[in-house]
Amino acid sequence: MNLRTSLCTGLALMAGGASHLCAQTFKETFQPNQWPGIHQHFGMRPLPQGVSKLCREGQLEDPEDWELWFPEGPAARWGILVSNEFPTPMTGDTGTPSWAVALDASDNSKPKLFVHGTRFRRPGETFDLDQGFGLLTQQTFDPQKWLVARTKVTFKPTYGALGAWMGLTLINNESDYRAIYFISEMAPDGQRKAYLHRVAPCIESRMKDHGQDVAVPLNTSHTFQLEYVGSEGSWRYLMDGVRYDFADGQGSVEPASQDRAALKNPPRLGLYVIGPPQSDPYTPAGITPATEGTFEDVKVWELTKVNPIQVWASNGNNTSGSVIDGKAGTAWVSGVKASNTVNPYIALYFDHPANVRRIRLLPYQPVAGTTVHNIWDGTGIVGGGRIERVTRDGEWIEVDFLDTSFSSTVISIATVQSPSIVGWREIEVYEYQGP
Ligand SMILES: [Ca+2]
Repeated sequence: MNLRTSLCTGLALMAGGASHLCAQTFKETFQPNQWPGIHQHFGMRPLPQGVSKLCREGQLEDPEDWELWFPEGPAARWGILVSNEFPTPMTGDTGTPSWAVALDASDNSKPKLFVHGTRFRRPGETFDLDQGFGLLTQQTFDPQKWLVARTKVTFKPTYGALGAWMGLTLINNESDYRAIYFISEMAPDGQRKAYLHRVAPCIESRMKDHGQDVAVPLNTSHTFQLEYVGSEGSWRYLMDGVRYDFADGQGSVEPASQDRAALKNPPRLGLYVIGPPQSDPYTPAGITPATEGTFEDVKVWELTKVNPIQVWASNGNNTSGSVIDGKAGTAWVSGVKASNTVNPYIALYFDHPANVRRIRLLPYQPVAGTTVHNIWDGTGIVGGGRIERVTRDGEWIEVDFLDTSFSSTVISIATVQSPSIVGWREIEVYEYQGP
C-alpha cells in the first residue's frame, strides 16, 4: 500500500462510513526481509499452538483484529506477512487502514497489521496449516449489492513439499467468507505449478475447467476476481476473466441454498495466505521461506442495479417493459431478423446518469448462432460496447465496463446481425458511482 492510498482510505473512514473505497490501489511485494538484530524472515510465521482453533474440532473462532507485531516482541506470537516494502510511515490502531507492520512490539505508536488467523488441517493429512487473512481496510461492503473484488496476483512460493497458498478474500470473520487463491503443488509432469482453488469455512475445492484442474506456471501474473451476488447470496470465482467450477462438480455460482453460502455480515477486503507452520511451538529458528508473491491493484466495486424509468423499443412497445420485469419467461420480441439495414433496438432510460459498470442481457433467440449487438449511450457506441459472439436463447450475456465505465441516462442495444428474430427476455444494468 502506498501512502497516497492509505491517506485516501483513511479519509474515507474519517468521512464517516462512505459506502465504498476510494481508489483502492495496493501493491505489495513479499520478499525475504532482514530485520537487524533479529533474524531473517521470509514471509510467513507459524501460529502458536493455543491461540488457534481447529476446523476439524469444530472450534472456529474469530480472533478479529488481533495484532501482528514484527519483529519478535512481547506480543508477537503469530503472524502472516512482512516484506521489504515496510516499515511504512503508517501509524494507528483500530480503524486505521491495515497492512502495516510494527517495528517494535513494545511501542504502541508503531504501525500494526490486522489479520485473522486460524490453524486447521485438511482432510486426510497429518499436518496443520496456518491460515491468515490480511485485511486491506477496516471498511465493510454492502452484502446486498453485487460485490466484485479484483487483484493481480503473482505467486512465487518458495516453500517445499507442503505447499503454500495465496489469494484474495471477502471476509467478515472466519466463519463468514470466501477466497480464491493459488496452491503450489506438484503437477503430474513433475513441475510445481499454481493450482486454482476456492475456500469456504473449512471447505476447500479445486477449480475445474471441463473436468480438468486449472493450473498455471509459477511466477506468472494472473487476475483474480471474486464476486458476491448479494441478491442471490451466491459467489463467482474468476481467473483472467474466466469463470470456473468447483472440483465437486457444483457450478461456480454458489446457490443461496448451499450451506453457509450467503454472507451473514458485511465483508471486508482481504488477502488470503496460508503456509505450513514451520515449527510448533514457535521458535525464531524454525522460520523458513513459505509464501512469496505480489498483489497489485486490489479493488472492490459495489454494483447496484439501476431501475429504468422507461423502456422504448424499435417496435412492440406494448411488451418492451418485459425486459425489466425480472421474469425470464417474458420477453420483448422485435419480430425481425437483424441485418445491415435492419437494426432492431431497445433503449432503457434512467432518472440519473448511471455510471455503468456491467450490463447483463438474456436473449430471446429461437436460433442459436453468431450475433452482433452494439451498446449505445446517448451519443454513440460505447467503448467495448460491440458484442460479437455465439449467443443462445436463455443464456446470459455479460459485458463489463469495470475500468472503462461510461455515464449516461440512456442505454440502447441495437442488433446488427442475428441468425433469427431478435428479442430480449431480461436486461440488467449495474452502476457504481465510485472511482
Ligand atoms: Ca422478462
